[in-house]
Amino acid sequence: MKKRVAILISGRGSNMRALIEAAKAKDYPAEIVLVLSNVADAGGLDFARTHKIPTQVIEHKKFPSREIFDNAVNTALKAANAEIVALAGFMRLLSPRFAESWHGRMINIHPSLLPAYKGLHTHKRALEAGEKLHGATVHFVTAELDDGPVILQAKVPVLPGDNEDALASRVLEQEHKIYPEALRLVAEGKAKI
Ligand code: NHR
Ligand code: GAR
Repeated sequence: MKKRVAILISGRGSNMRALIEAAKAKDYPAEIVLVLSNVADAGGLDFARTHKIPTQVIEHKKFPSREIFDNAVNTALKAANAEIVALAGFMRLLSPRFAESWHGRMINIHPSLLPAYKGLHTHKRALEAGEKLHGATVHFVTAELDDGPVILQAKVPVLPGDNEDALASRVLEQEHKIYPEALRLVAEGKAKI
Protein backbone atom coordinates (compact mmCIF):
# COMPACT_ATOMS: atom_id res chain seq x y z
CA MET A 1 0.00 0.00 0.00
CA LYS A 2 1.25 3.47 -0.87
CA LYS A 3 1.63 5.89 2.04
CA ARG A 4 -0.78 8.82 1.96
CA VAL A 5 1.12 12.11 1.90
CA ALA A 6 -0.08 15.69 2.41
CA ILE A 7 2.15 18.53 1.18
CA LEU A 8 2.10 21.94 2.91
CA ILE A 9 3.14 24.93 0.80
CA SER A 10 3.18 28.73 0.99
CA GLY A 11 4.37 29.75 -2.47
CA ARG A 12 5.72 28.67 -5.83
CA GLY A 13 5.68 24.98 -4.99
CA SER A 14 8.54 23.72 -7.13
CA ASN A 15 9.46 21.12 -4.50
CA MET A 16 5.80 20.11 -4.30
CA ARG A 17 5.92 19.65 -8.08
CA ALA A 18 8.99 17.42 -7.79
CA LEU A 19 7.15 15.23 -5.26
CA ILE A 20 3.99 15.06 -7.39
CA GLU A 21 6.01 14.07 -10.47
CA ALA A 22 7.93 11.39 -8.56
CA ALA A 23 4.74 9.97 -7.10
CA LYS A 24 3.38 9.30 -10.58
CA ALA A 25 5.75 6.34 -10.91
CA LYS A 26 3.99 3.02 -10.36
CA ASP A 27 6.64 1.76 -7.96
CA TYR A 28 6.85 4.96 -5.88
CA PRO A 29 5.81 4.11 -2.29
CA ALA A 30 3.80 7.28 -1.65
CA GLU A 31 0.78 9.06 -3.14
CA ILE A 32 -0.04 12.73 -2.74
CA VAL A 33 -3.55 13.01 -1.31
CA LEU A 34 -3.68 16.71 -0.38
CA VAL A 35 -1.88 19.98 -1.07
CA LEU A 36 -2.60 22.51 1.66
CA SER A 37 -1.53 26.16 1.53
CA ASN A 38 -1.64 28.92 4.13
CA VAL A 39 -1.58 31.47 1.28
CA ALA A 40 -4.62 31.70 -1.02
CA ASP A 41 -2.73 32.63 -4.19
CA ALA A 42 0.26 30.30 -3.76
CA GLY A 43 1.48 29.41 -7.26
CA GLY A 44 1.76 25.72 -6.40
CA LEU A 45 -2.01 25.38 -5.96
CA ASP A 46 -2.65 25.71 -9.71
CA PHE A 47 -0.24 22.93 -10.55
CA ALA A 48 -1.85 20.63 -7.98
CA ARG A 49 -5.35 21.43 -9.31
CA THR A 50 -4.22 20.70 -12.86
CA HIS A 51 -2.96 17.34 -11.67
CA LYS A 52 -6.29 16.56 -9.99
CA ILE A 53 -4.85 16.57 -6.49
CA PRO A 54 -7.23 17.86 -3.81
CA THR A 55 -6.19 21.29 -2.55
CA GLN A 56 -7.15 23.27 0.49
CA VAL A 57 -6.40 26.81 1.61
CA ILE A 58 -6.24 27.62 5.31
CA GLU A 59 -5.11 31.22 5.75
CA HIS A 60 -3.19 31.76 8.97
CA LYS A 61 -4.21 35.42 9.10
CA LYS A 62 -7.83 34.42 9.62
CA PHE A 63 -7.00 32.69 12.90
CA PRO A 64 -6.55 34.35 16.29
CA SER A 65 -3.48 32.33 17.27
CA ARG A 66 -0.84 29.95 15.93
CA GLU A 67 -2.31 27.06 17.93
CA ILE A 68 -5.81 27.54 16.50
CA PHE A 69 -4.42 27.74 12.95
CA ASP A 70 -2.42 24.57 13.59
CA ASN A 71 -5.54 22.79 14.86
CA ALA A 72 -7.37 23.66 11.64
CA VAL A 73 -4.47 22.29 9.60
CA ASN A 74 -4.43 19.14 11.71
CA THR A 75 -8.17 18.60 11.18
CA ALA A 76 -7.67 18.87 7.40
CA LEU A 77 -4.78 16.38 7.49
CA LYS A 78 -6.85 13.92 9.49
CA ALA A 79 -9.84 14.31 7.15
CA ALA A 80 -7.56 13.42 4.22
CA ASN A 81 -6.25 10.38 6.13
CA ALA A 82 -2.71 11.65 5.67
CA GLU A 83 0.00 9.40 7.08
CA ILE A 84 3.01 11.59 6.25
CA VAL A 85 3.28 15.39 6.03
CA ALA A 86 5.86 17.00 3.74
CA LEU A 87 6.60 20.72 4.20
CA ALA A 88 7.65 22.22 0.87
CA GLY A 89 8.44 25.91 1.17
CA PHE A 90 5.95 26.15 4.02
CA MET A 91 6.71 29.40 5.81
CA ARG A 92 4.82 29.15 9.09
CA LEU A 93 6.40 27.82 12.24
CA LEU A 94 4.36 24.98 13.68
CA SER A 95 3.55 24.83 17.38
CA PRO A 96 5.30 22.20 19.54
CA ARG A 97 2.02 20.33 20.07
CA PHE A 98 1.47 20.01 16.32
CA ALA A 99 5.08 18.96 15.73
CA GLU A 100 4.87 16.33 18.47
CA SER A 101 1.62 14.88 17.13
CA TRP A 102 3.38 14.22 13.77
CA HIS A 103 6.68 13.09 15.29
CA GLY A 104 8.53 10.81 12.87
CA ARG A 105 5.87 11.40 10.20
CA MET A 106 6.60 15.00 9.14
CA ILE A 107 9.54 16.10 6.98
CA ASN A 108 10.86 19.42 5.67
CA ILE A 109 13.28 20.61 3.03
CA HIS A 110 15.51 23.42 4.20
CA PRO A 111 17.87 25.39 1.94
CA SER A 112 21.13 25.00 3.88
CA LEU A 113 23.48 22.31 5.11
CA LEU A 114 21.92 21.92 8.56
CA PRO A 115 22.88 22.43 11.34
CA ALA A 116 24.33 25.49 9.59
CA TYR A 117 21.93 28.36 8.83
CA LYS A 118 18.70 27.40 10.51
CA GLY A 119 15.80 29.79 9.93
CA LEU A 120 15.26 32.28 7.13
CA HIS A 121 17.47 33.99 4.46
CA THR A 122 19.95 31.12 4.31
CA HIS A 123 21.53 31.97 0.95
CA LYS A 124 22.14 35.59 1.90
CA ARG A 125 23.74 34.57 5.20
CA ALA A 126 25.93 31.88 3.59
CA LEU A 127 27.20 34.40 1.02
CA GLU A 128 27.89 37.04 3.67
CA ALA A 129 29.86 34.52 5.70
CA GLY A 130 32.03 33.66 2.69
CA GLU A 131 31.08 29.98 2.68
CA LYS A 132 32.61 27.84 -0.05
CA LEU A 133 30.06 25.07 0.39
CA HIS A 134 26.29 25.33 0.75
CA GLY A 135 23.32 23.09 0.00
CA ALA A 136 20.01 21.68 1.12
CA THR A 137 18.77 19.28 3.79
CA VAL A 138 15.70 17.08 4.17
CA HIS A 139 15.02 16.47 7.86
CA PHE A 140 12.34 15.21 10.20
CA VAL A 141 10.44 18.09 11.79
CA THR A 142 10.56 18.39 15.57
CA ALA A 143 9.34 21.12 17.91
CA GLU A 144 12.71 22.87 17.60
CA LEU A 145 13.12 24.87 14.39
CA ASP A 146 15.15 23.09 11.68
CA ASP A 147 16.57 20.79 14.31
CA GLY A 148 15.20 17.30 13.62
CA PRO A 149 17.25 14.29 12.41
CA VAL A 150 18.71 14.66 8.91
CA ILE A 151 17.49 12.27 6.19
CA LEU A 152 19.44 13.48 3.13
CA GLN A 153 21.69 16.39 2.20
CA ALA A 154 23.05 17.72 -1.08
CA LYS A 155 26.08 19.98 -1.32
CA VAL A 156 26.69 22.69 -3.90
CA PRO A 157 29.71 24.96 -4.35
CA VAL A 158 29.46 28.69 -3.78
CA LEU A 159 31.06 30.19 -6.92
CA PRO A 160 32.89 33.48 -7.38
CA GLY A 161 30.43 36.19 -8.36
CA ASP A 162 27.42 34.36 -6.93
CA ASN A 163 24.48 36.45 -5.80
CA GLU A 164 21.51 35.21 -3.78
CA ASP A 165 19.50 34.22 -6.88
CA ALA A 166 22.31 32.31 -8.56
CA LEU A 167 23.09 30.39 -5.39
CA ALA A 168 19.41 29.74 -4.64
CA SER A 169 18.79 28.23 -8.06
CA ARG A 170 21.87 25.99 -7.80
CA VAL A 171 20.58 24.75 -4.44
CA LEU A 172 16.99 24.39 -5.68
CA GLU A 173 18.06 22.06 -8.49
CA GLN A 174 19.47 19.71 -5.84
CA GLU A 175 16.38 20.10 -3.63
CA HIS A 176 14.26 18.69 -6.45
CA LYS A 177 16.48 15.59 -6.51
CA ILE A 178 16.81 14.85 -2.82
CA TYR A 179 13.24 15.59 -1.69
CA PRO A 180 11.58 12.80 -3.71
CA GLU A 181 14.38 10.42 -2.67
CA ALA A 182 13.98 11.30 1.00
CA LEU A 183 10.20 10.90 0.89
CA ARG A 184 10.73 7.48 -0.67
CA LEU A 185 13.00 6.46 2.22
CA VAL A 186 10.48 7.64 4.81
CA ALA A 187 7.51 6.01 3.04
CA GLU A 188 9.42 2.73 2.83
CA GLY A 189 10.34 2.91 6.50
CA LYS A 190 14.04 3.01 5.63
CA ALA A 191 14.50 6.38 7.30
CA LYS A 192 12.90 6.79 10.69
CA ILE A 193 13.42 8.51 14.02
N1 NHR B 1 7.88 23.95 12.56
C1 NHR B 1 8.56 23.26 13.51
N2 NHR B 1 7.93 23.06 14.65
N3 NHR B 1 9.80 22.79 13.31
C2 NHR B 1 10.42 23.01 12.14
O1 NHR B 1 11.65 22.53 12.00
C3 NHR B 1 9.77 23.72 11.11
C4 NHR B 1 8.48 24.19 11.37
C5 NHR B 1 7.78 24.90 10.38
C6 NHR B 1 8.37 25.18 9.19
C7 NHR B 1 10.33 25.19 7.68
C8 NHR B 1 11.37 26.24 8.02
C9 NHR B 1 12.54 26.26 7.07
O2 NHR B 1 12.87 25.21 6.51
C10 NHR B 1 9.67 24.76 8.93
C11 NHR B 1 10.37 24.01 9.88
C12 NHR B 1 9.24 29.29 8.60
C13 NHR B 1 9.97 29.99 9.53
C14 NHR B 1 9.49 31.31 10.12
O3 NHR B 1 10.18 31.90 10.94
C15 NHR B 1 11.18 29.45 9.95
C16 NHR B 1 11.60 28.24 9.41
C17 NHR B 1 10.85 27.55 8.50
C18 NHR B 1 9.66 28.09 8.08
N4 NHR B 1 8.28 31.80 9.76
C19 NHR B 1 7.66 33.01 10.27
C20 NHR B 1 6.60 32.65 11.33
O4 NHR B 1 6.29 33.53 12.15
C21 NHR B 1 6.95 33.76 9.18
C22 NHR B 1 7.83 34.15 8.06
C23 NHR B 1 7.06 34.60 6.83
O5 NHR B 1 5.82 34.44 6.78
O6 NHR B 1 7.73 35.06 5.88
O7 NHR B 1 6.06 31.54 11.30
O8 NHR B 1 13.19 27.31 6.90
C1 GAR C 1 12.92 26.20 -1.27
O1 GAR C 1 14.22 26.62 -1.54
C2 GAR C 1 12.83 25.62 0.14
O2 GAR C 1 13.97 24.90 0.51
C3 GAR C 1 12.73 26.88 0.94
O3 GAR C 1 11.93 27.76 0.18
C4 GAR C 1 11.97 27.40 -1.19
C5 GAR C 1 10.59 27.03 -1.63
O4 GAR C 1 10.55 26.82 -3.02
N1 GAR C 1 12.13 26.62 2.20
C6 GAR C 1 12.25 27.43 3.22
O5 GAR C 1 12.96 28.41 3.21
C7 GAR C 1 11.43 27.03 4.40
N2 GAR C 1 11.43 28.06 5.35
P1 GAR C 1 9.33 26.06 -3.69
O6 GAR C 1 8.06 26.70 -3.18
O7 GAR C 1 9.52 26.30 -5.14
O8 GAR C 1 9.44 24.62 -3.30
